[in-house]
Amino acid sequence: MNKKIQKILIANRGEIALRVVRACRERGIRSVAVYSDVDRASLHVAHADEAYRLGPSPAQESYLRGDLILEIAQRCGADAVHPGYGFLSENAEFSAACEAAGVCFIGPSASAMHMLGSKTRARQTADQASLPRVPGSVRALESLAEAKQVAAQVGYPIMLKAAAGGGGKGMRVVRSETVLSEALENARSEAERAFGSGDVYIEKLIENPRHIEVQILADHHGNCVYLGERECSVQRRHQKVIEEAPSAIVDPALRSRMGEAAVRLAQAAGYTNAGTVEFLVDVQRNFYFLEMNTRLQVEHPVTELVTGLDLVHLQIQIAEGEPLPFAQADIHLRGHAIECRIYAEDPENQFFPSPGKITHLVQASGPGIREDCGIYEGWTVPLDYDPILSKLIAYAPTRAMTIARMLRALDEYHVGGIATNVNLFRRILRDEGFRLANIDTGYLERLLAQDPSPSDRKTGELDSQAEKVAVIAAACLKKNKMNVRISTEDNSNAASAWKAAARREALRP
Ligand code: MV4
Repeated sequence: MNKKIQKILIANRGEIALRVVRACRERGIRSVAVYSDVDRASLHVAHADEAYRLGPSPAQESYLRGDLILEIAQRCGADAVHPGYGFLSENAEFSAACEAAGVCFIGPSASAMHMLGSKTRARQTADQASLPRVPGSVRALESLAEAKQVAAQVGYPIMLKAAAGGGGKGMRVVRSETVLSEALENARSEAERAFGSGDVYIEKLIENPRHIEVQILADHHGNCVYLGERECSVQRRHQKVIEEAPSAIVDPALRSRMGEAAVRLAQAAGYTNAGTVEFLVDVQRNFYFLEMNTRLQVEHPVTELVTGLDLVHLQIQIAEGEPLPFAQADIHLRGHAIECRIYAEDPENQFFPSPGKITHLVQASGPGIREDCGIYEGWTVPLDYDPILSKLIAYAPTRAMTIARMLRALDEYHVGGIATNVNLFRRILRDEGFRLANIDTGYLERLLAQDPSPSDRKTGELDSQAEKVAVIAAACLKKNKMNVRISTEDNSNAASAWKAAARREALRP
């Protein structure tokens, strides 16, 4: 087990693949990218030491081809596979196949994944580890009669959930017994269609919860620590939009109770690697185990910034059989971090995906700003995968200063050629409710249902547009001096006014 990894195949794409390539480079490990046809010119491919084609663009024929990925790993002599998030990252079969082939899977064992994989099994594991969980059943319902009995016992309103579920699919709120039968049938058929299993179970409905998750790390020597929490309540249709660390409502006492619960769960499952234990937190600040994510998550950077740790380095060290280089008492949180997920989608047009060519990119930097990015100017965003372009992360001593810093970074940031949700972040970060940390899982829907405040719509946008023009102009000027050709393509899009202004500025004698 105790063996230095020499070469890692990264079974992913975009910003997370590049994130892992960078950690490999820092550790003197060779990195291997894989790509689908549409990703041949992707940033992660350019940065890796080697790159191999998987197949056509659909994920089923490329990034989900575990057999092919493992074959490439063996052929190119990679001794480990990092799955990133999504795709094969929580696939127990793939983890087992890697193990069987003698390739180290940088993640938990298949058996730990299995203990936490289905929601009902995870609830059983949570009971073994005496975690507080949402009241309800821990096994799939066998009949309507059983459903009625469990629902009456926990009390309405209840939620029907798919045992194999995720992302809110197969979920139904049921407010009274009269509609239970119909809801059960609907939830079953939706679950069957989405997951190939119609197993559903019951949970009591937690009204207006917050979604708060705890990052853990567990090694192969029985050491397990928690790295504080992330507040992930700002989401839309089960897609997270903003995450932050720490949560404004978690005090040290609650943090240690949630952290210790998360560690107990990991230990009960024989878990190794980085992992995340999700909780719902109700308005009285009771917390309930929801599920465990057995992978590195999109929002891991906010934890890295407030702990000063590098989770990808630590994943690799754990996979190499090293013991964790610190104990719980060595972990201290400092400052506040916020992440904005920049998506290629149009908030002005029902959040429709907005693939296409990135004709202009001005990135944010400066004090306290990190960007984990998977795009570059001239690249074309494909329609085939998750539309995440980049993660903008701000860090400062306090939450208020982090918000101010993020607003400043958003003003610097500009993506031209496609629609993005950048302006939505401006609106959220200026919202009184967000600034007071008055957020729950319904927060963003409520904000979007309101008309944008006059300051968001008029002066605010004009201000930030004016500022942006200045920034872009400065960037263009710099390029001119460096003798880099400025694109003169005429792309009629929302940013064209900015670009035109910027070009005029840049071409001034
Ligand atoms: C809940 C809940 C309220 N009560 N369970 C949604 C996705 C799935 N992972 C869990 N989800 C929820 N489960 C009970 N018993 C409310 C949600 C929920 C939610 C949870 C986390 C983040 C965003 C959410 C948005 C709406 C509903």
